[in-house]
Amino acid sequence: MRRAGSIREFGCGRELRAGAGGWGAGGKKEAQSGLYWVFSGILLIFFSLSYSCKEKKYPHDLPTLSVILIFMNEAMSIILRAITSIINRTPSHLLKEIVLVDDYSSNEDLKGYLDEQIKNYNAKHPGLLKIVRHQKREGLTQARISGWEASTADVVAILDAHIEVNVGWAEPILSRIKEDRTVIISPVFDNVRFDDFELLEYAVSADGFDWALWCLYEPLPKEWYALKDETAPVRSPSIMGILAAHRVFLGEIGVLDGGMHIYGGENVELGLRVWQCGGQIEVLPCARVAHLERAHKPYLLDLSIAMRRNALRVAEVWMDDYKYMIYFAWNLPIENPGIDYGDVSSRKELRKKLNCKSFDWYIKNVYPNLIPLTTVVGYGTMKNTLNENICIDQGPVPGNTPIMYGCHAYSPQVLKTSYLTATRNLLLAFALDSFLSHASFVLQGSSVMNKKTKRCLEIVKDNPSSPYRLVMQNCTGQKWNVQHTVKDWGKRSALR
Ligand SMILES: [Mn+2]
Repeated sequence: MRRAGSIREFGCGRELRAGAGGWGAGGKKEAQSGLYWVFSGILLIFFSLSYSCKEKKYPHDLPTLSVILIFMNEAMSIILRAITSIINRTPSHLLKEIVLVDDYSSNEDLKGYLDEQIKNYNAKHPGLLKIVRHQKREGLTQARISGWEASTADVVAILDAHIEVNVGWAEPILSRIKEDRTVIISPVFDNVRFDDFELLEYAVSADGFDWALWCLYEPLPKEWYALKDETAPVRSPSIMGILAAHRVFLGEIGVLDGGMHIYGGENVELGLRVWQCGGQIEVLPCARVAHLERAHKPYLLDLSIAMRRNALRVAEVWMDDYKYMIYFAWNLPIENPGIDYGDVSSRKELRKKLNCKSFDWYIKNVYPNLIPLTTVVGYGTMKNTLNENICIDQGPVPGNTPIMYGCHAYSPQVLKTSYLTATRNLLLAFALDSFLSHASFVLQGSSVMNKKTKRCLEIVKDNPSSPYRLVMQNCTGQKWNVQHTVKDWGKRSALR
């Protein structure tokens, strides 16, 4: 299972904002009772903002902003809510335009009725709203690229259409990018529950990912705490999805990888590219955007299909020898994985042209919390040649005493994709660790022996009709096979 949580479309869960200083449960209540009406009858969510963010002063003269809202079959009211919050909560002299990108919606009201709404807004705010309509479904990444292409301000904020921006969200972004055009910014995401519109405020954290490229939240670096300034930018290994950037700089480093399908992994691709090619990523604690959780995702039921494919694109272009860890995390063979991840030649050229640093540099300098998996020699399911319908399984939790079980190849029989548990369950040999701590490495088609006791991992039946049990016993010559093996993993000098 991927990490559970509220913002499931990003494969992320996260902690609510901590209780200190009147946040947490108190903040939730405040948000609930503080709902208020604004013009055009749209109910915006009332946010609280920390005292130090409210007090922070920004220059009046900041770069201009284009806000890009992408959507596909979004509810009309949700889009209007996003537009209204942006108009109300962004200083008008800084907001140059809002670019809507419709990824070929089929909902009728998103056609003529939306055009009418845009006209109404533009009557009040001349030239503020633009719309780009795809003539076929092109996916989230391409929709973001289309919005970037249509935008004209100094800075672009590329958001979903199911959001509301908070008061004061834009000034910290514009001010930071004015200081340094190479900073890509991730606002802090709060969550709005889809069924009751309750605002759940999240703690500030850095955005990371595991080897399957599912995003996860990293604790704040101690250097950040040392600053004793809760408004200070947080250095972040990656982004979660929405972002703000200097428009021209984003173009210089290749915007987004248009070869990504649907969504998933495109955020990590940007994260690696930004860091490896001379930029930086920061989360800004005072730039808060509330994201409306959705009951269902419009594109695809099983996100992992696009995610897996996109992850291979990231691996092949950006990760050098570390790319094998992506194959491992998705339980795919390194040779001929059987997945068409498309043409990556132009992205490889881009990397060369920009003279980008290695992934080894990235992991050592930007993301040391991502632990390389250098000791794996094999992965996947593990079967005994006596009966290939049963696989070693991690067994009941808690305990994790391995058992033999009908092969299904889900995570208890292969590996954990979360980095937190991956090191225990990398290889089934690791799952066996508790009673097999001196196992010889599993070699294809050989016995698995405890080097110290010279006993072997084998399967036995108590009587002819009972199921096989997993035991350590005097070796009788039973043989095991692992689904995928790795030849030189861990021996590559770059991975040491
Ligand atoms: Mn979203």
